Amino acid sequence: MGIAIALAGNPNSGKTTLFNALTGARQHVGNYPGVTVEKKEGKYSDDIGEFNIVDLPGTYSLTAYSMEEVVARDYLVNEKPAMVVDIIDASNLERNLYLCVQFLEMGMPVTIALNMMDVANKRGIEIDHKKLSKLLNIPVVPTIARKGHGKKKLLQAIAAKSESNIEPLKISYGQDIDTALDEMEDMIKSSGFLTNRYNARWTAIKYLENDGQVKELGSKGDKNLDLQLETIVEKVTKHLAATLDTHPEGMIADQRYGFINSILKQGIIKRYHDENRLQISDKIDKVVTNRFLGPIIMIAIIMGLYKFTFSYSEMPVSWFESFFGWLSGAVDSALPEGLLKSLIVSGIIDGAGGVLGFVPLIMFMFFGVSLLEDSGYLARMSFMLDRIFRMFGLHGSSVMAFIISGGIAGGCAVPGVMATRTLKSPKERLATLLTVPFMNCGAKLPVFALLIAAFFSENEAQMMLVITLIAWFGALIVARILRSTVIKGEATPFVMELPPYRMPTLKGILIHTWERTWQYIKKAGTVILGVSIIIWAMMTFPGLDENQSKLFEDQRAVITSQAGYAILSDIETLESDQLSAQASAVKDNLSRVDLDEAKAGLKNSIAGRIGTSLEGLTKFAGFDWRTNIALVGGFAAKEVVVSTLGTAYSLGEVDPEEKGSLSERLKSAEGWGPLTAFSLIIFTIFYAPCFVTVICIAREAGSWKWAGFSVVFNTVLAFGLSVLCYQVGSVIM
Ligand code: BGO
Repeated sequence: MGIAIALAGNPNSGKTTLFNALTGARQHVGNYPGVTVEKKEGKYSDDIGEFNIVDLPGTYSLTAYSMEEVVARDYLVNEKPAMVVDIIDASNLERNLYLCVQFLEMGMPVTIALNMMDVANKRGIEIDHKKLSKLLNIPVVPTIARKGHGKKKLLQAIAAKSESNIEPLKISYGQDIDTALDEMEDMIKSSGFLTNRYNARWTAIKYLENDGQVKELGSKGDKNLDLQLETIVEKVTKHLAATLDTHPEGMIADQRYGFINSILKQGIIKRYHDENRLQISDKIDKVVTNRFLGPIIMIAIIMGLYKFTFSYSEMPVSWFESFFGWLSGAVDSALPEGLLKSLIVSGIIDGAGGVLGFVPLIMFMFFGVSLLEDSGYLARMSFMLDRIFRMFGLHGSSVMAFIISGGIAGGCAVPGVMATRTLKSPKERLATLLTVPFMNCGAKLPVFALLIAAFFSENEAQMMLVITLIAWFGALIVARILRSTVIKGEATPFVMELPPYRMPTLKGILIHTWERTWQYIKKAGTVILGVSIIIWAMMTFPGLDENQSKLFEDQRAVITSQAGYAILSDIETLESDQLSAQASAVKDNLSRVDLDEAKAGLKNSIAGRIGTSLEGLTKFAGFDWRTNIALVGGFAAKEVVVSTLGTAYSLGEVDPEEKGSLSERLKSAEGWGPLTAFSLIIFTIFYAPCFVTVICIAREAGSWKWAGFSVVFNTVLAFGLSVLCYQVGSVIM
């Protein structure tokens, strides 16, 4: 029968020359069925084996824009050749690899014939073809088709590889398109649309690329599916136009070139003078990703982001705090004493309101992160961090998942865990998805912001940088430990998308900022509000029983009757200012009893009992029972730590006029200081992911075992580190 191979490539890459060199006289020319495109077939046989060779029409892409592209693509999916030999002009590697990437995305078995090596060498271009082969994970054989050089090696490589099963290449096209693709892929899979021809993700990509052929098949098939797919395409098209002033096809092409660019940047080409639109990006990259300057610039940019966030958000945050302070005071005086007032003031306003108070800070942080992302700088960070990541058993593609999870600040571990799908090695993927929850997600930010404002207000940006470095360092160490123990395995080479720099538009950044901020507000208004109310109930019930309440009633009665007796007996001799001093002393004494009663009620509540029962252990980390309640609430969502502290310190207080902001209350609260705050920061960085992330980990890791592992392991680790910090700190300070 012989091995069926198809020669493909850009026009003028030397396909016909190679075809002639291989087949000699044993060829015949016809047409592809139904079209006027010429089809050349031929045979080759020797001791390596027998090969049936088809010369496909030359194309630049595999999207059905031209007849040649449709013919080439149809041949590949209908005839399923054992190998596609992609003839690449070595002197124009970047442009030629664009087609190759599309074959790989389609899931075709590919061998590269790196042709025109003589031309490349003459131009002073040297190519490390072995490294290229390793990075793309396909055979790459240098050839000079005109002289017949390399053809034997090429056929040997094909014969050795033609049996293997191919996993389609998965490129990340940026968060907007990736999310749309995931959704479309699921729909395509479940309806079975074209699944006998293409992998579902590829069909989805073609929809986004506006591929005439696939869209026509879609419109003739399941109308409902077609409508759903078109709706998603329309939505993401509008979104990209509004935010990045681009369209899906442009974005997809950019990311594909970005993928190629990141390969070529890894020392594949010794000398490279390609005059193309990436040139400006290359020039910027020479400085920005420079081995020595790059990390300094990166730290300076992150530091600048934090400075910008904290200094510009300070005033609006204080407005929000004053507003919620005023609101809680107003409601407090308007409503009669009782459960309803307690629910609204302590549960809702001080709980969820505490989280909403950080909206301006979150907004400024998201503005900065959107700027870095839209300009293309975030991808450069991944590129630079790849080498470090590999030392810790992770992969360059892990960096993006870390950043999405809040590597700089303000992300979310849920999309971060999902972003690990672009990692090919299951072990590197598992190690990544178990460590991304250590990043500073948007939910942890208000916790850090609260504690920084209360205890480290002199050095806000520096403290935030320290927290970020601790999170990264901790995540990498844990990854190394996991990769050396429970998830042992080889590291895979790094390839990711390095798209050209863009000038971000203000409109685009504002839309991205608002989208993220809105997510935060929505979460505060739904999940956090719900959890705040539950926790308020847990902090309020069962309350004090009759006997306990009576004790406080008695104390109050004693104070008032003693005061009444004293005033009455001396009424003749007391001056009016002495009278008012006595009255205020009585008021103070009564307030103290009220405070003791509120504290006793809180301590006796369900949450209080949980917090108190844990205190025996958590005191070694500096946490009292109120902090414990907050941390238990944080298992639901990390913002709850702030809302619960808000409720706990609100329920413990009596006079709303004297309350001040939560950070002020913490500053003056007993048992609190910079060391306790730092210990709490460490615990918050490392302890169990929130429950949505845990569910996500279970789904992505394919087992609840790993989800359970992350809850237990992270919490034990967090506690150990907090105890260490607190105990060492107590000795030093
Ligand atoms: C002409 N090295 C060099 N130097 N040239 C090569 C190589 C190689 O490895 N391989 C191919 N070529 P096609 P497509 C030509 O035709 O096979 C040359 O479209 C000319 N012709 O000889 O046609 C090849 O099938 C007059 O060059 O490509 C051909 O993929 C002057 O690349 C060209 C100079 O090859 C395209 C070149 C009348």
